[in-house]
Amino acid sequence: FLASPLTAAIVGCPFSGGQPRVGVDQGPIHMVEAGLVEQLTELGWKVKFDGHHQFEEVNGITDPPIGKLKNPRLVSTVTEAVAKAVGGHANKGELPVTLGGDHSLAMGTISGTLDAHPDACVIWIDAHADINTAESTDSGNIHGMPVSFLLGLGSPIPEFGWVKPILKPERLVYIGLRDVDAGEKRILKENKIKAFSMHEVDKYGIGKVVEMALDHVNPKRAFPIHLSFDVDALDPSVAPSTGTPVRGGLTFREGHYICEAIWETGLLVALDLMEVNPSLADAASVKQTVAVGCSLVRAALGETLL
Ligand code: NNH
Ligand code: MN
Ligand code: MN
Ligand code: MN
Repeated sequence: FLASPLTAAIVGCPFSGGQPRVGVDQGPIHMVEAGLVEQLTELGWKVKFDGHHQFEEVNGITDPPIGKLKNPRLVSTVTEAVAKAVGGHANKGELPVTLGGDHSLAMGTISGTLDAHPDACVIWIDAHADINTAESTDSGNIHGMPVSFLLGLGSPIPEFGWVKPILKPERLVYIGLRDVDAGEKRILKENKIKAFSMHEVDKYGIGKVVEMALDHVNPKRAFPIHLSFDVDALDPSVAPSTGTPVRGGLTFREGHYICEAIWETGLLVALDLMEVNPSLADAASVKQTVAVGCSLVRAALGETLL
């Protein structure tokens, strides 16, 4: 699915409007400053990076809540721009690497991927399911909802009219869950969505879990893969600088194993690395989290296997 020479397009998204904590918008800036572009070049990739997105589209927007949804127009406008950017790169056979920023951005990245690769499947690595609807959400934070928009669940919101419900429940699988809201559990069940929580990671080991996840979502290993990685899937001891850390997460190796195994399929067409927040925790923790973020991206782009 990728053109040669292998080209990665870094889509830097300094955006925090899908959740309340400032600082997550600095995540992509820190990852690029830590040398991600050079690191991927070193791996043999041609790397395109023309600066972080500025999202001028949102200037002057007034954005009162819609129902419980916070910053709805802001999130919709930004994610639509991200969809166009990611879709543009993917349609050229480049591999978009989107750096967040909060996970509401995945509404855009996955829309962009599916525009270029309509039969792509999504592997969502997260402590959370991010599948609340406008009705089920307690927080009103849209970073907890992108998946429901992509699936077309919940009542339609005119302000998000650009989001096409193009993801099918059987093309989605989760790994790493451990903090899922009651309403989300119901939604996962009703839509028969496959999820491997930390319980299954403990029970079967990460190797078997990734194999089972791929068997479910990509049985013939024929569909392109979009990997959406929320850094809070990792244990807080590994990735402390994130907005909603949840204990009992993936180890450093488990996180990297997932990325390596997806790369090994030869089917990866898009990657998100989300929720790195350099304003949370002490300087050493920030450095560690940013380094882990870069290292996950390198692993997904074949560091150990190229
Ligand atoms: N489920 C909660 C919500 O909807 C938390 C979501 N927080 C995340 N998701 N960090 O990855 O608000
Ligand atoms: Mn670009
Ligand atoms: Mn998330
Ligand atoms: Mn999360």
